[in-house]
Amino acid sequence: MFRKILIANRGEIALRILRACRDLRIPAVVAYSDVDRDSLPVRLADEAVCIGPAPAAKSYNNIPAVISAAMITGCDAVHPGYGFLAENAYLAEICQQVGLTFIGPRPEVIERMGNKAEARRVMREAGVPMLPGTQGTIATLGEARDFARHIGYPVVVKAVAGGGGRGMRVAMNDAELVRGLPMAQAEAEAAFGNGAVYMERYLLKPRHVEVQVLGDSYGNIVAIGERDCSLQRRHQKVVEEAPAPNLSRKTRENLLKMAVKGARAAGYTSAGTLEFLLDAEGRFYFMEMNTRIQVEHPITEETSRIDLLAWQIRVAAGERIAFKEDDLRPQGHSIECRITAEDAANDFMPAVGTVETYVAPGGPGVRVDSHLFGGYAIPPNYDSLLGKIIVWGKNRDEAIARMERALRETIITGVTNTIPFHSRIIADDAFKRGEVHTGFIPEFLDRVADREFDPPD
Ligand code: MV4
Repeated sequence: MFRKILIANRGEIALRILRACRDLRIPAVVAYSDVDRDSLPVRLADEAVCIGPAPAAKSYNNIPAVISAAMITGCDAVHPGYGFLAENAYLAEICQQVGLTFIGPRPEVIERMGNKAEARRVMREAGVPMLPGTQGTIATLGEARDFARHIGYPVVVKAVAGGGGRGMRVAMNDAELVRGLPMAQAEAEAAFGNGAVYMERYLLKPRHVEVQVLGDSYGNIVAIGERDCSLQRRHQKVVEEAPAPNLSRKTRENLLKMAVKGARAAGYTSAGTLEFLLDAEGRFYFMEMNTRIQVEHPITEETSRIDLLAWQIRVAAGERIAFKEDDLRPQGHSIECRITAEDAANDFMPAVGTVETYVAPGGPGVRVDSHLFGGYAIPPNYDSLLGKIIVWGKNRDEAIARMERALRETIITGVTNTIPFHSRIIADDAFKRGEVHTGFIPEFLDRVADREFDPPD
């Protein structure tokens, strides 16, 4: 096992990694930027080391700073969390070169899955279901039009270096493709320094269902269940749940089987996620693979009783996966609400300020992963996630009741946040029926009046 781990992240995930280190009895060092000096993970860590000023480019995304922080504190492993350098193949490569273990898959696997056209090729060759699409990148407009006519509209142009919806353009017809293709290429070039794009048939209002996988260094790969993450706003997840509601046993089994097949083809050796789109008929298609631990991992932990963070660390240290997929019948139902510092009544304008009072919810089946405390000044430099409320119930109905209770109990004053917005979603009849799809949040926002997101007195 590792001697000491550098946590190269901040906020709730830095705290989550620290908790896993404590459970495994591994000392941990938290790397922090100037503005995070007084944060909860820094206060609770065994050691902490400043890696630079507030802008992420100079601290959390600064590879030399992260590597030297690990070396001078005597760490032998680096946990990147999510975001920042979590899917940076160079960091994984340099770690290898200086004798540090990067807690994640091998650099070439990060690289391969980071190229979305290459990832598609790997998955197609492995026999994972996929929407009709271009083999590799699009060279010319003529090629794109021929292809679109062949598979039929609508189509979507996506950035090879993209993911998470950035650099994506939908075309309903030939004219839109003629206009959209150069726009997608220019956007991809500007955002990623790589203008390469590929194309596939576009599904209207699909569901987003993803599968958690774990691989070790001995060729063992298990699927630890799926999550429905369809409730998103501008490609940001808002509510996630496990298992995915209204999914037949047969579809679920097939989905998990294909995820293992895909992860095996990718040479996967860590915790990772394969994202799929699910159409109204229950057919699923590979979308992309994330080579990191994800924000929504707790709902899988709650339904599988597997500590994903601990296992991600254990397999990185060379341990074998000690459970079989057949022993992993998911228990009950889990839901997560991502609470952010945003004003839902004002087009989700980012909120700033200092947390005045913070009272976390509790009781049976409630878990809170958050770095908040009363007096915490939220730095404006990073994402707006304040924390996650996670509930578990013996079935979906009990999980929903517990989430309603948890949201009602939570007190966060001083900073506008999305608790009232989440309360309205959880109370929504369509949500209660499990009628979730990627158009849900936009339709919900059209349906309800903004004032309904005001906090109760
Ligand atoms: C799609 C799609 C429909 N058809 N691809 C958005 C994020 C990026 N990972 C891919 N995305 C989509 N790709 C095809 N061929 C619809 C989306 C999409 C979406 C996907 C998941 C969750 C929310 C979404 C919201 C809008 C569009």
